[in-house]
Amino acid sequence: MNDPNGPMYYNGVYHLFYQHNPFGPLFSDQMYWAHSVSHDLINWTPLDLAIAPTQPFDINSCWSGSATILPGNKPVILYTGIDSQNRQVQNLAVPKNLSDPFLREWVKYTGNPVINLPDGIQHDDFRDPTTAWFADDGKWRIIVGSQKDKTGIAFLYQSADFVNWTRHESPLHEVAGTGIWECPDFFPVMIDGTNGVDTSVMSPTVKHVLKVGLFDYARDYYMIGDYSPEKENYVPKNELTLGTLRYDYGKYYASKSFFDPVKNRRILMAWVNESDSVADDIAKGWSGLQSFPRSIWLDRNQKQLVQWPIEEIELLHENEVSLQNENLEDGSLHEIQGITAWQADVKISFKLTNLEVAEELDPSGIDPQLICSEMDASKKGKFGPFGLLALASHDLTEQTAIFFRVFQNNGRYFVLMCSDQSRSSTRNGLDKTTYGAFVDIYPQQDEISLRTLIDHSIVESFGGGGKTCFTARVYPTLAIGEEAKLFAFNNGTESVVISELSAWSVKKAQINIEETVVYRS
Ligand code: DQQ
Repeated sequence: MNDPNGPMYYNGVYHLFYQHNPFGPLFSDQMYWAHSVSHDLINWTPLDLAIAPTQPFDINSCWSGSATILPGNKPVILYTGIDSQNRQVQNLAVPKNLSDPFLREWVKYTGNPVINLPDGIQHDDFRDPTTAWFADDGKWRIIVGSQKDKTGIAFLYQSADFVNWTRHESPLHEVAGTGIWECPDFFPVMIDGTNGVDTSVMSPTVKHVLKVGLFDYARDYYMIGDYSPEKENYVPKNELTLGTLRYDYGKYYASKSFFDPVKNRRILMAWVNESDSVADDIAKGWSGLQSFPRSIWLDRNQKQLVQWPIEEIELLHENEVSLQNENLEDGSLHEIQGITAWQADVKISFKLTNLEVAEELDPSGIDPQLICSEMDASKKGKFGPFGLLALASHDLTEQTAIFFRVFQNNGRYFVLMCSDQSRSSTRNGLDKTTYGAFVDIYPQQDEISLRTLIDHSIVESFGGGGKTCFTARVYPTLAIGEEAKLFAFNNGTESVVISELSAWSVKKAQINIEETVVYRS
């Protein structure tokens, strides 16, 4: 599997479609939309393939797209088809039978494609329509990802009936030098609070997020700004540059969000690719997975988004262990026992005192990922490295270290967060890139918190309450099953205090069991 497609909530059921090759473990030149449904976003029932490449307008693949729920409670899907001449075009599909609670069958509009490749755009540079939003002028809008001469483009289309689409004279946004924009996402976030809102909400109480996937880097970047449907313009406060805002500074791509009216939240999911080889994918018979769903909202400072695992994870929690006020001196290792360390949810926060002795570092112009790989978990500092060792073998030969370092510069303190995969496996030939980013918190007043979800080969970490996130894929050979251990550690010369720690075993979700979902009206 790769990209999540068309996530939505409809009549009591969450739907997730995703890019899928039903005939093998690798991406292929015949991609389909697979389909799963859930009542809780945790346990999933796989259904039949929803959209297959069968028609001249999609015969060479059914690529990514999005769902929109039209007035009268009618869901529709827009997706990219690769047509018989290998052009990327945008197609419409609707459920065959709205009274089927799972919307198992989808019918393609016979007039497809509804949007053709624009003049002057290369045949393979036009894809991934978003969920539509509706404005006061009675017209729907979508954007479609593209590029021209390396300028990444979000083309804007309008339609009154969802079938006839007209391209607006100027794109919603474009940025030179960024290459093709894949899987764009455009949605409002409340200025105040953590609730999400429907994609069509326009009001002074929201800002708009434009997220784009940069194919050349396989990274999702976002901007926060102001959108006016009357002027049809979007003015981001932060411009897209490679050093700026990402949902996740690890492996996390082609993400898509949707509004969940049940809990008034916006939920984000993404494709998390493998870090092993194609030969490994073939040997294991699969590749790619979906991230654990996150709630997403605007930070109080309006400068970034915050993400947090959806609360339904609690359905899988068992065996809570906890700890308060534990001092971690230089070189301390504290084993977190009593939980399944290979499938766990851990929350930990650290309190620091004597910050004035923190090391000096000028953060301007430096690449945090580079500092994290040069100063890995084994390099002693003053404040840090301290954090967690996940999926660790008993002798620590294997460990995935998620940790912090605190520096100062001209009386200002700043926090670096790292996810160090360099010792995650004794195996060679894996991508063990170390990830790094700053966390926008004030260590004089805020505790430094980390939450990490560990599940066999994926480690998802949320620093500073979800301000900085990393997703890593790791393939331990020793730290597997009962042999896997979890530690809190401090390898800095200054002591840090674990003010609070809670950890849970996480039970297995049901994701591959047919017909576990019973329709509840
Ligand atoms: N994956 C899809 C495309 C999209 C890319 C094809 C992003 O639609 O641009 O599987 O991973």
